[in-house]
Amino acid sequence: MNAAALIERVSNWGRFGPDDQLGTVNHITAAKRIEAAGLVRTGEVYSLAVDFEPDTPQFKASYRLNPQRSMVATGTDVRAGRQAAFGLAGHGFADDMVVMSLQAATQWDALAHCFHDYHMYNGRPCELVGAKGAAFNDIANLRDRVFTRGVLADVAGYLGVDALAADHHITVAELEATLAAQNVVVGTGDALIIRTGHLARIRREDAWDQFVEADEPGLGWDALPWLRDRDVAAVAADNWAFEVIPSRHELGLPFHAVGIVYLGLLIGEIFHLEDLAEACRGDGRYDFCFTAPPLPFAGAVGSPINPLAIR
Ligand code: UVW
Repeated sequence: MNAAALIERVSNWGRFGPDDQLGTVNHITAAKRIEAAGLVRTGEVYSLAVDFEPDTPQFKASYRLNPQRSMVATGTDVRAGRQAAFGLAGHGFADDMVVMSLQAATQWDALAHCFHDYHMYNGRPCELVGAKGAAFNDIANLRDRVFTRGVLADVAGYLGVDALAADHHITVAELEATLAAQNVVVGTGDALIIRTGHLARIRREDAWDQFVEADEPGLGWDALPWLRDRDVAAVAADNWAFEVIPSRHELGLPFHAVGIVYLGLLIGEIFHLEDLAEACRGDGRYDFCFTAPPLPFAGAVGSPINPLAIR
């Protein structure tokens, strides 16, 4: 399917009204949130975030800055008498600050993150994202929205490998076979989370130079109509850009150019999935309560997150 046909097939522009800034997250209804809460059985919680640290996952050459956190007040200051809060010796505070690209680590892409044909989601012109940030489709729109049923598709596990090959294109057939083997279905409003094993391999091999803007396994463009037909609310994976690179499509990053821009799809990247996958394998239950609110930075085109799978 060429780009024009794919856009025509999956576009949600206008579907939720001309002023909509939520896209596929509209499919997370109150009933869906109640369903998600009902999936909590044992109370175990899995964080799907990588550690936010100064040297990874972005590689040196990346234009994205890993979290650089510094202390601006410490206990050593208190000990040295440089701080005496409210005049009381031995009493004081520790504070810190961080500088980072919002896209550096585990994150959501806002619907203002990507443009195609000079437009972003819901037909808004690209100039609405300027020096002060996004006047439309910013990530803060989702501050109270991302709480739903999560489904893990452990494609690497299904195919019996630790990690898929670096350019492995996950087809719809492979996705469906994985879900069938796991005895789970994906439906309206779900967050579909794909495990490729890629991030774990990069970490194991300390191969961060192969992580950013490099070949990676991921879902192929042919899954976009599949997601549209099921009204999936969000997708995420344990790789850099969510989607397979190279794309084997005329568009280099079709999930970005068509998924974000036309479908209005919420895409999560750099998810840590190893612990969750092990738990799901352990009891054969691949759906869970999933929550991952973005930080409500006004005008931001993405947000760091600490997604939680609650079983
Ligand atoms: C790009 O912006 C190209 O990638 P990502 O969405 O992975 O941050």
